[in-house]
Amino acid sequence: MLDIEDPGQPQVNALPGHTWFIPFDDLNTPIPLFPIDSSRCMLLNGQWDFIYLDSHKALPQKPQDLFLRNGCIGVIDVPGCWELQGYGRPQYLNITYPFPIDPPFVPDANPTGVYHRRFSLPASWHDTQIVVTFLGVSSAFDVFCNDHYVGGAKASHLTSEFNLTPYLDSIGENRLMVVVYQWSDGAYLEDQDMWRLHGIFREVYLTARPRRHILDAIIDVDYDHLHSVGTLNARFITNDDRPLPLRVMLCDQAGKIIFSMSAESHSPLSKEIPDCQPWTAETPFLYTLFIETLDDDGLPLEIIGFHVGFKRIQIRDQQLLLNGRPIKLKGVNHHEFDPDTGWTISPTRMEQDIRLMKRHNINAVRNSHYVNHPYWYALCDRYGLYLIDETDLETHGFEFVGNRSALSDSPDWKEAYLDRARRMVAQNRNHPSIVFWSLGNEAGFGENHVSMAEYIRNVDPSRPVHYESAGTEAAVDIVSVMYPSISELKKAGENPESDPRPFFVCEYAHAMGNSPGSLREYWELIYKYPRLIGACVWDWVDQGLRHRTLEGETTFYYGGDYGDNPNDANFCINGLINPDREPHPGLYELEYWIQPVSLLEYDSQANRIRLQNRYDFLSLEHLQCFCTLKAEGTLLAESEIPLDSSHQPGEISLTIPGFDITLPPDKETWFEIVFKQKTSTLWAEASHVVARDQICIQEGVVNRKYSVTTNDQPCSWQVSENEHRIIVEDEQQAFEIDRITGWIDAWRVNRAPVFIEPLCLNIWRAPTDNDVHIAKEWLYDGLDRAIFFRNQVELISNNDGCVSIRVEGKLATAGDQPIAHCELIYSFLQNGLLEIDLNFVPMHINTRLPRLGFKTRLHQDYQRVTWYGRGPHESYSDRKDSAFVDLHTAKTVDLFHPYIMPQENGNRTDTRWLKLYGNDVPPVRVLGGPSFDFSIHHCSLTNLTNARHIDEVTFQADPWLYIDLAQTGLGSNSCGPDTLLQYRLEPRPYQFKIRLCPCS
Ligand code: IPT
Repeated sequence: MLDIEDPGQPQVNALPGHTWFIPFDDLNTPIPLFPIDSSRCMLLNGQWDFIYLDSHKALPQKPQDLFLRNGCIGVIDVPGCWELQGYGRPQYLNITYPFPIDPPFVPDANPTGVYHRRFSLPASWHDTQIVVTFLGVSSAFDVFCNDHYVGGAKASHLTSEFNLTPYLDSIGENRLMVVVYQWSDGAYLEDQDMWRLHGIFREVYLTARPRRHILDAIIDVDYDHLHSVGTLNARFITNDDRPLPLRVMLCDQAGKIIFSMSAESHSPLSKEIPDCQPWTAETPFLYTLFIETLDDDGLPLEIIGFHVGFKRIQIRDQQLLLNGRPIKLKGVNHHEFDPDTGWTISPTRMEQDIRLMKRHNINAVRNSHYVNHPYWYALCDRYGLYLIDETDLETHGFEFVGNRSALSDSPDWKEAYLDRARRMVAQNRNHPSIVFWSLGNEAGFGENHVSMAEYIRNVDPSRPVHYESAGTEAAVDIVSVMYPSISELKKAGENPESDPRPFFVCEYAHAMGNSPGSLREYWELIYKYPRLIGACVWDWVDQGLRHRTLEGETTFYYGGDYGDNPNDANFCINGLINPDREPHPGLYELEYWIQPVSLLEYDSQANRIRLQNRYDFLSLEHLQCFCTLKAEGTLLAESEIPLDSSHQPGEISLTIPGFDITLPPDKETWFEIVFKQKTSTLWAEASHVVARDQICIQEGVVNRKYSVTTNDQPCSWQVSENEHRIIVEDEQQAFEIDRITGWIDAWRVNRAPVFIEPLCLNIWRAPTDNDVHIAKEWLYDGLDRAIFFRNQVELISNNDGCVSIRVEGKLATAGDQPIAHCELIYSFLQNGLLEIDLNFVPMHINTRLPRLGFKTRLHQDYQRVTWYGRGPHESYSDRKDSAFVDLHTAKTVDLFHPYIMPQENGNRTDTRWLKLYGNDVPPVRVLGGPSFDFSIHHCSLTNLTNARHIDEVTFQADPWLYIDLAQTGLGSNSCGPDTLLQYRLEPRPYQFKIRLCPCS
């Protein structure tokens, strides 16, 4: 059996690693992406008998005996993680190891799962060699067949195979038993930031191979873009020394035979393909190579097949070239994660992910931080995604014991490191989608990495080696970093050291909660500097596990929710999409910044536009282009611009046909352009929008002439006062100002109340995950509990029906000096509007403000809003380019964005005006002077601040309305740079003006 405390022994009796395939018996079958339906394959998915032990030491001398005794035997689904099926509990950890660091030793209290099932072989499998394949088992396992020990393996995310033939009964029933150890020395190499889950979490299957067969088929490709010639070099390794006769056939995507020939396993095959269609993520053209093995009489034995994409990757002039052209990687980091099954992700889930990625313009994925399921690679080949394939290796927790590189530099661990490099390359090398090999993540840097890199370069010189923690060491072909600041990235682009290698950002834009800010600044640099070859957002999906509350609501659990200690709380909730794959607004912003076409300029005089085709290979021929001109939301003109194959990557200048317009004076006018697919693709329907942009061509003062009265009948405001209030009213409206607080306590239109709580100053927001550091200062300074005190409220004028009231006071927190001096002027104007001017002067505060503005609570019948400003989705000062200025309408309940950990959300920036309405309530408007941010929540700010899960948020009928001068931007500070200075609401004086009025 395995020694689970010996890193020098990664596997026992396992078959050598090889390119992943499943054999067939029929040449007519097109090769599916995940061919488990083959008659030569038997999936062992389903319910297995299961015994869960507290320790590997509790295993009997002969573990096989366990199932013969009448013990307490449970059941478990394979594939699956045992913690999600009632055995043990999930634990979420980032850097900290879940066990003491004493390599290679593991605790005695090491949960061990013993799996058992019976199966019979089909008659047609008689006289074959039967191989059992494990696609993923965490963290180590031993296999027994019919009471015989077969072998064992470590490395959770790598494939292991064993020959079962000697132990099988080909007629009767067979028994397979697998002993899985939660921890082993291998677990020291798997300290990735993720849920720590265990068991047989990917498929187990048997394949039947003829007695003589191909063990490995290595297909190396090349593509000469100057002559459009592809080269295919294939080598075969067989299970015995005698050459095996072969028939080899290459077909193109339409099934046309490119060549078909006889060959022999001991002679490498080399073919040139003239007029070859190359593979790129934009043009994922796949050929299929069928290899049929024959017996000595020339009769077919079996067929194996591979999808082949012809391509050439080079590093030249500090750039990454694919088929001769520099490319940019617009990527995300991707953990395999499902909210119900954890590490077990179904083919449907993988398809859903890849479709979503393609629909949002993502062209690259870093398999962070382990080798993925075979189907994922097949999908990436087929849909077109560039993969950074990373092996299952991270030792991050060693930084807590003072030496990040302890294992990476230790000769005792060299074999384990090499094993993980070897098995990754062996199983995945035939996939066109892989552009780099990555040595893992966060394991310091040491000699063992040097050996891995050497090994990989030797066996596959066609792909560069990546490893972030190697910095600028010679072991890597790409310099890669995490979470650089904008200025660091700029410097890397300028490359003062003249490093000949390209520069890659393997993680940035930490998408935790309401995040990330400043995608604009990153992408402007990446587009500008050729050396910057791209960046991957951290990360794709929120890793929250579904939990159903007693009330039947769904909530998502994160670290600590299972009583898992230690834990890293919600640091696993960093996705651009939620666990159910619903996009967060950050995904829309990413989609915008990495879109394949952008608008550089619109010349309204000449009716011409300048575009940037940012595809690396495609012309714009496959797109339709529509443009519109809108004045404050009203359509003035529209047109379609024909696109064709002459519109190649780079700058393009085009004339807009039939776009003859005169701009309406004084109206804000926007030119907007939309690019849609002409025909459907694997991931999206025809007319799916791939790119959009807008440019303001005429600024107008949107609200300037707004009035609720006609000019000949100006409003006449009357004032009355009592002990508590000043009341200002006309025929239609009444306002009540509290003499003590200075707030507007009530606003009635046609006697109906608009507010149910006073309109008061507010500087607090429920901290976002990115506010994690600054929120400590905010709380220390009492920004969450500041009150207005020592106010003076005075009527300063009352002439010709116009009334002015001045409120002056300080904003302060008990036990501290005042935060700010504030002056408010309420001017009741002849045109029926109430104008509110805020003058804010900070006093004893050094920190930025979360926000600055007003807060009130509306009557519950205000259930709808229309606004002219950015939308329809949420935006913040440093994440707003994808939210276009237009007329938008929404239900108030839909303005809330449910981040997994509740926090500030739903802000809309650059709002010129906002109309609030509903059934049986007088519609009212808020007008900006010139603009404001707004948000509406059906829960209180205190509730939002304190809630840790969505089921702790109490949604109420009467919505809270926030009207802000601005909010501090989002940044990426939960694990990355702070909000850029220009997006912070620094403590300096501010003036803010809004106007309120009834409307129709
Ligand atoms: C970086 C890790 O590579 C990644 O796995 C994840 O933990 C991410 O951070 C944070 O969510 S490492 C960090 C110390 C920069």
